Amino acid sequence: MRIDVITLFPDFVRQCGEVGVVGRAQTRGLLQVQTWNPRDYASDNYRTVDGRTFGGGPGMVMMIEPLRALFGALRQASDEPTHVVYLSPQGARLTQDKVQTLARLPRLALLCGRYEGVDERLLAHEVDEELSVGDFVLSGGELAAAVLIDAVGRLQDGALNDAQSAQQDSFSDGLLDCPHYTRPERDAWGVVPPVLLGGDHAAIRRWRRKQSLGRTWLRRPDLLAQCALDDQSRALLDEFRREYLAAQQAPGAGPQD
Ligand code: 4GY
Repeated sequence: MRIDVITLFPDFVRQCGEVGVVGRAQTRGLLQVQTWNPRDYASDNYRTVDGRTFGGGPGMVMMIEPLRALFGALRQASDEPTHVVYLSPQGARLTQDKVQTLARLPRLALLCGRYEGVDERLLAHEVDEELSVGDFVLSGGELAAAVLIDAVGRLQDGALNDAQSAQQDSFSDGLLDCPHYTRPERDAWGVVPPVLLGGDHAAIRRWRRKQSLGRTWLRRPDLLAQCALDDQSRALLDEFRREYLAAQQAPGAGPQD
């Protein structure tokens, strides 16, 4: 997969993709991140990319012309059609489902805004989709693009090793991840749930599923409402709920495993 990032801060975006799993995906040739700087397509001596907002008020807007020239060059350099995403708080919320869809595209372009944003006419003509990474405001689209590159990059075939790829399913089924523990078994801050030490893999799978369901119920009921739970999952969640409510009535008792 190839991702083209349109940004006034190319060094920053490139460095974001160089670490960890996604960096490895790049060195393995599974992912290619290329940056395009609108300044390189400005037509005046000052390399101007922004203009004052029509209608008045503070702040600047990214101009059409440098970006139109940039997209012309980008599309010409591409042998396949490019899906163009603009990152802004006005976009649809990014979800793991959307990440999975985007991860299958051969070509993706991410437009990073700065200042007050990009001239609306450029968006209307060059952008396929507007996405938001959350209901908060960043000072530019670069960090949101880095989020998308990371989420999409780790899904490329061969980016994760086996141990990691098994885990990734936990959000893909619409539930939150279960708790994780490592050494020591016994610590001043508590003990590891005994089931995880027993080597009964069916029991461990059941415990993890139950925890995932329970945590989603406690922390993200909105996600749970969107899940079609089978009978077994519903029974596990009921079990979690009963234990949770019982523990609340009898403080100090702790959850039973
Ligand atoms: N939230 N999700 C986000 C953002 C910054 C000015 C337009 C977000 O995706 N992007 O906050 N972006 C603004 C900065 C131009 C984008």
